[in-house]
Amino acid sequence: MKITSVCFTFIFILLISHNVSAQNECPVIPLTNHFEPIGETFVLNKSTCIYIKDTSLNFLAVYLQQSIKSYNGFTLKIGKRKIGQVIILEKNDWTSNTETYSLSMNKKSIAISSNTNEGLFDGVISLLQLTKQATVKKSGLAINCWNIQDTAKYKWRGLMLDESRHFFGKKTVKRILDWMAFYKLNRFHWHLTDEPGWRLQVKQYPRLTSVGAIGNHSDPNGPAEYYTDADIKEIVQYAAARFITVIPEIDMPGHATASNRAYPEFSGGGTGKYANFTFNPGNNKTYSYLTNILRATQKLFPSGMIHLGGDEVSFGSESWKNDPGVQELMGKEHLPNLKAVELYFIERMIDSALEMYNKVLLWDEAADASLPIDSTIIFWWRHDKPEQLKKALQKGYHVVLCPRIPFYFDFVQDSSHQSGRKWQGDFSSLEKVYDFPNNEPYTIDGGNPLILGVQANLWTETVRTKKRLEYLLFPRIAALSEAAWTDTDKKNYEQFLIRLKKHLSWYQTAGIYYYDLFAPQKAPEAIDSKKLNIKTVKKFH
Ligand code: TNX
Repeated sequence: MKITSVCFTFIFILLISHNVSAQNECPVIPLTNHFEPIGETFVLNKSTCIYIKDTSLNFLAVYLQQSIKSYNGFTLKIGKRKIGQVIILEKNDWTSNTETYSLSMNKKSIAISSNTNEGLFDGVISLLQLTKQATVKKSGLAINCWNIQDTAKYKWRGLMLDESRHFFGKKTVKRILDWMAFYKLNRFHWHLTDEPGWRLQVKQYPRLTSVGAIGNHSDPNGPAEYYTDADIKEIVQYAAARFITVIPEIDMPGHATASNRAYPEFSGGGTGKYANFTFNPGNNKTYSYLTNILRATQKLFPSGMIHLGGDEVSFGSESWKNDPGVQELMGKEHLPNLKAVELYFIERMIDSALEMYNKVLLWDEAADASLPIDSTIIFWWRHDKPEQLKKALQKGYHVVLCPRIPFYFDFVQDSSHQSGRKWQGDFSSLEKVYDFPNNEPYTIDGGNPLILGVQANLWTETVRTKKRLEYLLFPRIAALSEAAWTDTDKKNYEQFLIRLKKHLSWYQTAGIYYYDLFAPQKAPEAIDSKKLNIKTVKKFH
């Protein structure tokens, strides 16, 4: 009897303290780095005005106005006079950190300030998340007031989408960009070329789309699907309005099958099921062909950055042994083996790319090459090869961390999920995404200034439908954002789950098919390529 009552008291105290700390936590994802509750409420209603002193901030005021309208139905006035309840957006120079903003609230006013538009946008997003959780009253929406000072942990907070394996189109991409903005993610890496399809229009080489864009991973004969110049401009602009930089990837010298179908004269062949997987490094014309493609790409993407892939070349490079051009190159350049040829190719293409781009991005295989330190960013993806990360950092390259586990979002997120990818039974759970890098078997010094940030990659061999895509992305996108934004010592998974519950209800309202870890539902089946009898490599024209 005595023991039971002690137990009850203990549980009661636990519940109370849990609740108190939950209330003290600023209910924003990613968790803001410094915050204090004010104990007042700001009532937002039709007479609330957004005040901007500087007309150049009009676009931000409009973003806030439209978002509030879509969430709550109010159309706030945008004015140059402070009347009544105001939301003030202002630029100042109290800090030099581009990612820092402050959000100060009391019952009369809300002020968001930063010395950059990017910081102001981050502040607007935090306010929007608070507004979405306001209590509806007769007088308007009562928003709990907070004082927030916030700076991102990492500059690079990325998400990659593979649209070669399956093509999703503009509408889906825009929706992803909306949610990225909602979670303060700021780099959209767009994997546009690979084996099943080439998705980028290049007018100088029309067959890239008339032939190369045909088919996808589950249907080699599916209609040509790709983005025109106009589509790309639209997406880039849409992303820019949300402070998201778009970086295209043109994968080389492997994963080149779609291009090789269109222009076989530049194919370096391949092996087994990876037929025509590589570009031909022994043909001089390959380099001018790819340089022309990079030039066309550069005109469409103003980021000054290009991802050149460089991964998994060994899947197809055995065929180079039988290519007289490659053999001649090996003799002339004293390249002792195929890996040396691969690195030669990468180094040569980087030289060309750097005439038009400021930064070249590559998967971690390229850490073995000699590349210009200041203009190269290495993407560490092989979680089973921590030595590759070490090597990249030792050589002084900037690095983005995107290890398969936990940042490959084509991997399942729960042990009960039957279909989708796993790595020797391991997978990318929400908790692992959230806790990165603390749950790694090896130590990653996340504070190393060469580490620019983190990124999740959504490969789509097993993602045929938008529903499946959403199921893999939500809610892991929220955990990714907190891993990228919030200081490690302030993160707490249990607290995150409390804040996440609200977000799940927003996904529901937005019609998103998400994984509900609190009430698991059946996952839409991933594609089992064996069952579908897919020929990975299409007929070679
Ligand atoms: C490895 S990551 C790949 C992709 C696949 C992915 C599937 C990388 C650089 N290459 O081509 O789609 O695994 O998880």
